[in-house]
Amino acid sequence: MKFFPRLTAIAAATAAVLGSAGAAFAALGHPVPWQMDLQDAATPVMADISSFHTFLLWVIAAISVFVLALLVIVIVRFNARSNPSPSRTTHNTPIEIIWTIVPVVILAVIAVPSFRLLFLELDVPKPDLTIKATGKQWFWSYSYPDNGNFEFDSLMVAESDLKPGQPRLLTADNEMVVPVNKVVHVLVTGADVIHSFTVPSFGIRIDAIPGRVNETWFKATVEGMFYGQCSELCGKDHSFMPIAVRVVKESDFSAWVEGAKKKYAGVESVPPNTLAAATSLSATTGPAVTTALPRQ
Ligand SMILES: [Cu+2]
Repeated sequence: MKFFPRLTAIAAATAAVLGSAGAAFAALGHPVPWQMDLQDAATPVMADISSFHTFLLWVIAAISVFVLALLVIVIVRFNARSNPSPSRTTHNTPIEIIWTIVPVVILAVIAVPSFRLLFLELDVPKPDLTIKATGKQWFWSYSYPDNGNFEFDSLMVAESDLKPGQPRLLTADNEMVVPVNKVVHVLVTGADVIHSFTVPSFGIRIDAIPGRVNETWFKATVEGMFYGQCSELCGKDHSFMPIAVRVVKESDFSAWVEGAKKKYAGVESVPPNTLAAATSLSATTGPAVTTALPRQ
């Protein structure tokens, strides 16, 4: 029988691939090659998302194994050769009650932690600071309304300009900086089209919709760099508008705020998509139109 040697070869190959990936099951703050799991959690919400995900994985695996076992039994014991005269039974009340009740119980067991998690994500606790993130084609602007109300743009750093250790497609020129262990309330909107503000290690993803302000929150419990990306298809440079968040000690945050107030004072945000708006408008209304979309 050739099946088992082949199975062993597949298992060995899988182990080799996983082994070569080293600690690639997950990482904190950024994706890694051959990642096999969610990014590690840096907030209580993401920790809950991860454990709920693991719990669901066990439920799914158990159901799949159970259904597979039933299928194997049917195939082996009730095929035409081993069971030439099949039973004509069509109804069995106890088993029909069981296969109705058991799925309901499983769904209820899933629903309770699911709703608890949903409330945790949506119910914003009393914030320590608020940041407004505006999605634009194709970068993010951040403003700090309760820390001097300065605003700055955060554009992706081109691959040729990356310093050692900076991840490709994720590094931004001006990072969003937040203090550790503080509840950060994020107001999210879009200036032109729908974008999505997403940071996997924080467990947040919320759409940035023009003309509307969405809100989310996170409380990072670890210092370091955390990366996300726009997660709504928003145009040709959709994949080039990273979200880079630096979590620092509170004293470092205060120092950064003082510097940022001066650095970004009077800096007018780049109008979104000036070039693209001009190009697309000129296609319909003639080349004279160069107006960018209005700022939010
Ligand atoms: Cu976008």
